[in-house]
Amino acid sequence: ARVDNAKHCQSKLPSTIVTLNATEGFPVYTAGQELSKGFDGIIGKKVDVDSIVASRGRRGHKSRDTTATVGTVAAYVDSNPGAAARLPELIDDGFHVSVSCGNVLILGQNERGALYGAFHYLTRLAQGDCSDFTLTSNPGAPIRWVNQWDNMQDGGTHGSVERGYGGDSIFFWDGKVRDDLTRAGQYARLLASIGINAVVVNNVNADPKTLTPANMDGLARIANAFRPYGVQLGVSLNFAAPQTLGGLSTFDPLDQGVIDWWQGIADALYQRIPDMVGYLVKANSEGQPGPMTYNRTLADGANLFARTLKPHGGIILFRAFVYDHRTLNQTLDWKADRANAAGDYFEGLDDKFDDNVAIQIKYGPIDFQVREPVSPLFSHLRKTASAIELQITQEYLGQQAHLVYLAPMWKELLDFDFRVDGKRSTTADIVGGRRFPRKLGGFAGVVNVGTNTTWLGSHLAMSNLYAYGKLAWDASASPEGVLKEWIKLTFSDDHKVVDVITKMSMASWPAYENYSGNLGIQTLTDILLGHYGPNPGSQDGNPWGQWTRADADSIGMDRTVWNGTGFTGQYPPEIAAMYERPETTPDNLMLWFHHVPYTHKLKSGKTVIQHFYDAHYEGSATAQTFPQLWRKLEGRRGIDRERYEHVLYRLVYQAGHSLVWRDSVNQFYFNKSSIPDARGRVGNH
Ligand code: GCW
Repeated sequence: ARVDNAKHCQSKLPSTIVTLNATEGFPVYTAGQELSKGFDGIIGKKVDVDSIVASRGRRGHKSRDTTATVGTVAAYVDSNPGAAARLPELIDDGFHVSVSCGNVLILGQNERGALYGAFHYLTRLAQGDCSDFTLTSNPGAPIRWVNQWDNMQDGGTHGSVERGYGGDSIFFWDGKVRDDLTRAGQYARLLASIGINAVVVNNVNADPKTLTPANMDGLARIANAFRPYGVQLGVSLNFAAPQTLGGLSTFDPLDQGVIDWWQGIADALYQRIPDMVGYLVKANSEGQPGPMTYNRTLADGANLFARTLKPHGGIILFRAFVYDHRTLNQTLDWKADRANAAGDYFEGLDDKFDDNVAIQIKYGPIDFQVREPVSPLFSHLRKTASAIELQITQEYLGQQAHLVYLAPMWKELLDFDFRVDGKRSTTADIVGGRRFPRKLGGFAGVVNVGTNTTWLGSHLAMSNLYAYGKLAWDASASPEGVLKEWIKLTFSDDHKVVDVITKMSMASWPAYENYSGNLGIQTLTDILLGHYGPNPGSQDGNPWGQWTRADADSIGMDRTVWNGTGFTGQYPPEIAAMYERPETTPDNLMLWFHHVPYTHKLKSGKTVIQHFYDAHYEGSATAQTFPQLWRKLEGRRGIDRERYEHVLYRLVYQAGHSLVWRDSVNQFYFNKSSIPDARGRVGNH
């Protein structure tokens, strides 16, 4: 939206835009176009773009012109050799922006960085800030990807999106890549504006047909749509494809025929997409094939792909989400624990992976729950690079029908200190390659946008994607600061608008945790159907391993070393000791680590059961305030009717659904425990 109070900015904008060595279809060219579009759209000033070849200097330059110059450091130094010494140090994708008296200099370490710099400058203008500034910004991690769980086809013609709540796939239709990829280009623009540099376009539950020659041609068209924004394309692979698609008798990763087949695939992809970023692989998980099918290690599986990518400069993200839902038995085995799986399967493999492999680890050991301890695997991999997998699509977290602003949760996960070797070792420093110096590492966000005009299925859910990009770039960013920025860019800087959306969003994750699953018991959604809505009873008695072990007297997973599944032992000693004893385990993870009576007293002084009751009332009471708060924004600047109604509809629904949550969960545990609510709200009336 145009900034209303930005008139005063008109005179401060440069009168020309100059791109250095720009080629249409590549990011520096795009940066020039975006600046021009932005000056007009945000401030209402038309400025043309002049493209020059840096080494030849600029023709027809009038000294009274003020200029926005955008390009790579190399191109700039080419035309201004003296400048080299003055420029700050940039790493890949980093940028430098300086705005002074109408002259703007935007330099990227690479083309993509230049585009990021342009977007950064525009982001300030769009918040009404046209003051002079100088900024050098480098990303905290090289891998800043999103994963789309898009299927090429559902049972019919639709390209569906697994756990997608924003419509069909923007990439696929009827088993093929769509003819019209306009949305793919717009998506790349959206992602580049928040520093995301790659998209894995197909579901990790990968369809081998993705790799037919016709579909590889299609993938190349998607890559073409992404390229102007510096967004690279990645592909998810199905481990069994040599057999199911290639007709070989095996998919054993050590078989020479299989290796050659995969090399042929890599060569065929790179021939079409020379800048393809690489692969994502889910193997031996939830029924998917993998190296363990042939008694090979996960490293054998990952390295197979790494070696075929190596000559092309590609990398592979290999998922740590490895477990077998067919063998876990809750009734027979007190020590069985899905949370142990990743640590167990990757044990002894740290020095076995090639250097173009990074292990992609979900933030928690189970599955995107409202509260999980950080996966201990981050602290095991010292030689092997890792990336944290976060979920922007709100699978267990309200599926875009509930407002849940996730950045505060991500922040806690990223700031978690593993104390490896007794030293500060935060998740962010580990995946950023700083704690154990490594070249690769970073972030993977499951985003699942679709054809819906809101992208994600809800206007307010976009704050999560925005914050994901910002935290992947700089994990020290503040969730609230980022949120406010997003609100101003999306709606307006009307103080009421900023205050209300900030208040609701910041209260939303704690509220959701309160009215869903507390004390680390997990989210308590129905886990057998859609992972939506309350169904505490669905957790236990099945092999999915999201157990609570709730009975008439007690609840929680005993994951201690002395008496339980031994999971606490996967953490470095200081953390293991903390989680081993209820006395030192934080209340919010008590039932994740310990099996205790409902009458167990928490540090807060409440019993477990009373905490459940109270939290559910508190959480749903908070959700009740959302529609009232939102109604205050009717007619305010930036709150158009369509978005007003759209958001209100969802918030009213959420307020109602939170009551369903409250009463179902409270009644369920009352029925189990027969302990009435001390405040008389839950029980037999
Ligand atoms: O969270 C679970 C989801 C599956 C998903 C799987 C995974 C893509 O319910 O839909 O499959 O995790 O991450 O592989």
